[in-house]
Amino acid sequence: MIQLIENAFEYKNRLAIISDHNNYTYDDLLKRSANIAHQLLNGKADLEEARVAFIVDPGFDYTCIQWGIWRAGGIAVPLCVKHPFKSIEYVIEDTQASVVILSTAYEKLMAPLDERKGIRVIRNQEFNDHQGELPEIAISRRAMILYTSGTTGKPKGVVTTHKNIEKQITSLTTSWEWHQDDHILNVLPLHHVHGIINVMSCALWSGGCCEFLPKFDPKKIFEIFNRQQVNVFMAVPTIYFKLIAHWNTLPETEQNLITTSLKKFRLMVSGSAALPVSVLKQWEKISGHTLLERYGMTEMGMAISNSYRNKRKPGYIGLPLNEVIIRIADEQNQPLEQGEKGEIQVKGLNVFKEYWGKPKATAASFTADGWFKTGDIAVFENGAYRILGRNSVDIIKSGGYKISALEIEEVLRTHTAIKECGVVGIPDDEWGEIIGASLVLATAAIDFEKLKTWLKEQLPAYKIPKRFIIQEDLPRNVMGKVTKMDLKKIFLTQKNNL
Ligand code: MLC
Ligand code: AMP
Repeated sequence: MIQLIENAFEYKNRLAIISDHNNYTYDDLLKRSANIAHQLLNGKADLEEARVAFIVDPGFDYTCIQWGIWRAGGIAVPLCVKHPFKSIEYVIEDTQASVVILSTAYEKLMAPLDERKGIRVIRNQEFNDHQGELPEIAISRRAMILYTSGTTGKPKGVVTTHKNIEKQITSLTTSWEWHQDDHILNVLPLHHVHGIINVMSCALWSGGCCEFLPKFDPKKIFEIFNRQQVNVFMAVPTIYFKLIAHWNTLPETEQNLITTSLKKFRLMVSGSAALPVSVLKQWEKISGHTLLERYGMTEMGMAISNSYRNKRKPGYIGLPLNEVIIRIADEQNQPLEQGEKGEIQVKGLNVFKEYWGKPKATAASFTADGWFKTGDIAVFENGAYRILGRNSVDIIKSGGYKISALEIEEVLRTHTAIKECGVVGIPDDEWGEIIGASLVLATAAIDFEKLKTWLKEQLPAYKIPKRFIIQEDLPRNVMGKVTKMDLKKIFLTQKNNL
């Protein structure tokens, strides 16, 4: 029994979703997701964990499709709406999805799929009324696959069960005191846990309302806030940075109106990347709220959080959430004392089942005694955890997205003008990190504008390097023995924006 969906029967007439200026109740959600489930089943009794990929903007249809897949016994594979076809194709092939659902907006992008044999392509508008029995779903079954970058080139599919998802939701609904009068605005993409679990699923679990704004837009966000219905908001630090920048451009009367609206909120959360204390302080001035910073990961949902009721500690991520067990361990996976730096390791029913089709990678990400190895380095001090960084220089966080330097290097190396390359994250106030690439050329010169256009066909915008350096242009003293740490420093001191 999928509790998230069972709960909805209790809230039938309540407002569940606002999207595209329409209001939808829980009953609407239940009816449409049942229709979708029946059509997906196509006469079968149960999809038996078949992978159903879908590319649909955040909104009512997205939620109905996710629930429809679950109610039919399938595994939901949400695709990133901003990815080029190549990245989407990788996910479809890696999951061996047998069905792909798409909305009209993505017809053109997904056109090459129509030629594939064995994949059933369903247009969102093709779903209509269907009746009948739906299968009983055990919560130990696989529910979702989300793609995340790691230290091994291409992204890996993180598989969570219904039980994992339920735990990830309830640890937040209890800790942050979600209730049915909550109304949240979702501005996040829906192929990652932040938007899917923390925002959408927590609201729907609680009988609250989730309003969608599919494209991030500071002006529209403040307009919605000024209606004074939204009372909960969650975003990555880059979004708070952008909201602050926009607020600073507004006339005083508008600024005051926004501040009045924000002060009425119940909760405002930041996560997915380190929240700079400067951003926390500026937002505090604008909104009257000390942002609640929490820490999580695709593989486990949220794990550590500042307190909802008590004082929040700027620069710290807080304490373990309900039923999540945390330890700090050394490189030999031995637990460390308070105050010692080490890797965050996690246990709990919130932790994922496996990387899709990668038993070796799954085994390598757990210790022999079952602790999940996050790769994040932290310390417990002054009564809370503080993140210090990552144990791999090849993991970059930009705009809240996790990016593998190795994946970008692999793509760059396939370009005819590039012989060798090194990709690093460069600290940046707005994005957390931006991507820098150092190139050894196979030709005399390279046209960077053409290179960027070429990259856009291979990678989403947030994975495209914003700065380049040609290895021959590096200072002579580091040439030949340049490490990634050197490169980071060189990028920081050289302003070679293109
Ligand atoms: C986009 N741009 C970037 C960039 N991303 N530039 C540098 N670094 C980046 N990372 C540039 C584009 O090239 C483009 O430039 C311009 O910004 C607009 O692009 P866009 O794609 O339209 O950007 P925008 O919509 O403004 O996106 C910014 C954002 C987005 C912050 C809203 O990055 C976002 O939604 N981030 C959230 C990701 C998220 O949900 N992460 C959670 C993962 S789960 P030009 O020149 O072409 O105009 C997780 C676990 C946990 O981490 O703990 O939660
Ligand atoms: P993802 O794989 O996209 O789910 O990203 C998870 C990673 O985001 C974690 O492993 C951390 O490195 C980072 N992260 C999430 N929340 C925070 C936070 N509050 N502070 C610092 N890093 C964070």
